[in-house]
Amino acid sequence: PAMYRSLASACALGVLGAAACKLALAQARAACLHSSRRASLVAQADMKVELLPALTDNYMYLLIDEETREAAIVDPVEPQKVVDAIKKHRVKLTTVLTTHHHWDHAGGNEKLVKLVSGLKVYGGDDRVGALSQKVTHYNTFKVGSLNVKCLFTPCHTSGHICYFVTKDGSTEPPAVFTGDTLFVAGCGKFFEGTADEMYKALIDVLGKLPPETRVYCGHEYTINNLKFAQHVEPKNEAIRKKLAWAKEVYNKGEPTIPSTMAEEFTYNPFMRVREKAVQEHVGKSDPIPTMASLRKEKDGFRVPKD
Ligand SMILES: N[C@@H](CCC(=O)N[C@@H](CS)C(=O)NCC(=O)O)C(=O)O
Ligand SMILES: [Zn+2]
Ligand SMILES: [Zn+2]
Repeated sequence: PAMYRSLASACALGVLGAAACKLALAQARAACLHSSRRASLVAQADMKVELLPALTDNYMYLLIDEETREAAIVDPVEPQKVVDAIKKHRVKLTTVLTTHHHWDHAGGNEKLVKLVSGLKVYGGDDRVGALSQKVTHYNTFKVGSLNVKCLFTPCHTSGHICYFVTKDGSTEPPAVFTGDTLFVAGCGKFFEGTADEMYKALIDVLGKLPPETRVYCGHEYTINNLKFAQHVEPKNEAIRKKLAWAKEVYNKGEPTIPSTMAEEFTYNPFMRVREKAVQEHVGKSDPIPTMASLRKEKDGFRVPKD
């Protein structure tokens, strides 16, 4: 921030040429935003979710059961940040929830189990580091008083699991941790699966969760995803509004997460493959070929600068 301000004043004084100035400012601003992705908290009476930015655009999530102060961590790729967060909140970390085996999600597991003793490490794939509890569709367990239900959503990887979290008797919204299956306004690449599997994951599994469910995904990809969504459906008002909102929030260094399942159906093209407008964009008339075409198009999509 300090160096950004001094650059800005050099610009104002006309010390730098106009073009050099514009470029330097843009670079400083990007560096600034990158280093200032801050932790942020979604607090309910039943559970807290702390968003912990990691690497360039990943999120780890600290899930706290308010009744017992027991906690779980989702995809702890940067273990030291996790240790700092559990000290700050004075919680007992008992559980690691791994969405899939990719390095940017599971790459911190081995180190974390050395730093914190007695951890149970959940995941749906033998390639997950330090795995101790292998799970599959509809397996359930507890983190303190919170209920966790595993949702098997293969496609991005063949062992991908999403974790759905509820509290008995609560009137507050549940949470779902979606890794690289569902992003805000997008979905993961089909590295080990098919369009049919992603359709099942997004529409038949995640799409049937309560509409108010808060969606906590693995990456901050929201702006780029919405630019693609706008290319698919230029007349969609929900996309236009969410993109304007996301730019504002991102420029303040704040996360665009969580969304809700209900919202995703309004602006996420991969959740909207049954809509005529989306099918017409790719020239198909069925949801699954539409899913396949959309993913192919996004893989080669060059995001417009603005
Ligand atoms: N397009 C990604 C490139 C990185 C990438 O491939 N990410 C994986 C998850 S680690 C993915 O599934 N991305 C979905 C997408 O690009 O639509 C970005 O915006 O930075
Ligand atoms: Zn991945
Ligand atoms: Zn990833």
